[in-house]
Amino acid sequence: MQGERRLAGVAGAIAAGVALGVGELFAGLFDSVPSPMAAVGGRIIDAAPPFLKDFAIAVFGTSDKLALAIGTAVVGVIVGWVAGILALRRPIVGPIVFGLFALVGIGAGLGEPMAVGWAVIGATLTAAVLGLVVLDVLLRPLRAGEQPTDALPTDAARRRFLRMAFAGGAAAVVAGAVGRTLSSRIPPPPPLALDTTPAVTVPLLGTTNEFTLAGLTPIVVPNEDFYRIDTALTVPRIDPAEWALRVHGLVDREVSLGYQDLLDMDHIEEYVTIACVSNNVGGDLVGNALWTGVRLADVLESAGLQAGATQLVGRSIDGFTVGFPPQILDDGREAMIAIGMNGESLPREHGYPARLIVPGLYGYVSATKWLSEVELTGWDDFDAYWVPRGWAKEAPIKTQSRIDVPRPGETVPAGPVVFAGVAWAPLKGIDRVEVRVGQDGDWHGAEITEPLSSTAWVQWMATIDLAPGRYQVQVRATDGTGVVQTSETQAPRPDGATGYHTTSVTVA
Ligand SMILES: Nc1nc2c(c(=O)[nH]1)N[C@H]1C(S)=C(S)[C@@H](COP(=O)(O)O)O[C@H]1N2
Ligand SMILES: [Mo]
Repeated sequence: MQGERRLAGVAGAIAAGVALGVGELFAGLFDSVPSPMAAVGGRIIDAAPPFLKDFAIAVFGTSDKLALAIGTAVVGVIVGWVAGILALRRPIVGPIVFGLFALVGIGAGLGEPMAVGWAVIGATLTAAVLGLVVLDVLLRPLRAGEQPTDALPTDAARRRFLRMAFAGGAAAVVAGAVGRTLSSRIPPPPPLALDTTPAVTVPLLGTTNEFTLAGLTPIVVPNEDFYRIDTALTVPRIDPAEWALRVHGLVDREVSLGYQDLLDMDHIEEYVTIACVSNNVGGDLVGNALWTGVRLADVLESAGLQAGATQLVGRSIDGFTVGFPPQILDDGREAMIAIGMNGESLPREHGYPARLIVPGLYGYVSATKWLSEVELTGWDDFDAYWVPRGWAKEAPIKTQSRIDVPRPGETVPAGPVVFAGVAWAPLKGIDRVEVRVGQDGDWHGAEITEPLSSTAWVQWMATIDLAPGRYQVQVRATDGTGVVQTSETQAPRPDGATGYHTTSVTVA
């Protein structure tokens, strides 16, 4: 009896694995079918209370999404395990549990950005039915053992079970692995084909506006190294021919722009440092790139803002939203609907075909990737994605500086020691960077690069003679208005971390 229950549990787990694996396989094969694991994981992310989210990030770090997808699969397999045991005696349990799997999968899948209804339903039902068939096939020899005359499965039946269970398990793993591999292939977007020259000239990179030093973050971060923040578990793959940006709400005329329209309009090009509000002091969720796009102000002008339009909501195809007052554009900052990043089409990971870039604002209130709508509304009429999750509604980027060289805790030889890093205060610019070695040491002025623009970060470098010992190292920046970055430490939530980046170096 014990043996059968255990084997029935295995049967249920394998059947659930087959359903999950086939689901991933369909997701890999068809863009119109989202990964059920990612979709269910995504719904969990969306519904998670902030504390749980913080906990997950603290425990799993940046791999929290992978952990979530794996967790979803593990829960599915455990439910399958229990279902297998129950279904041994009560066959009706199988259809009920796999029917629930299908409902959950369809419900979550339909909410995903690229999902096509019939494809999601067809794929999910197929996966669930296959799981159910596997369950039934595996349980059959075990159910024979339930006969009173035959208290234990015969050796032959057991061997047959194990053979089939192994085949089922292998099929589940292969289907899942092939599916995941196919979905993780992100085809590069077509090259950026602009026939007009952007209206703004940007400085050429040279020795005065760029330091090159091993370990120092480059002044322009290559696309493949640029930090990424996505609430979506999978990168949307958008066909530009089917994509359009709708500008609506409190406007005089609704505007709809296709990708070709954005290519054909006048462009600006600008170095903008974007930063994530959740970046810790010294963290790397910040980067500088050359962005190419259409002036947001031009688009808003053609739509005509109405009097009550005190919030611009940027909606993504994946459901993510940002919100900021469009009136901030009156200070002359060049916000844009970006289509290019460092001279290439926006990488899919960074929002292809188009995203918002607003100098001076943290990404979560401004930088909508996979932009699908710009809606004008009232300030109090809508709260964007992160606002109800405990983050500030207004979020200008705070002045910050970071030590890249030497790496925290690195050991360097005595004598002249080179310190270097980056500092940013988008819109205000950086006037001065100072570094201090030792708890009560003096602040040494660092050399800084000639700024690429008032919205871009600078690199800083300082050489200080040091005798052997272990030292604390700190950096601070002064913005273009003469204000020194605050030494007061504050956590990222709700509107950005403050304090001096502090590391240590051992001089030997
Ligand atoms: N659609 C979408 N856009 C988004 C986000 C997101 O999760 N989804 N994250 C935002 C946040 S929090 C930041 S900091 C920036 C990061 O842009 P990047 O991933 O290109 O570096 O994008 C913003 N735009
Ligand atoms: Mo962010």
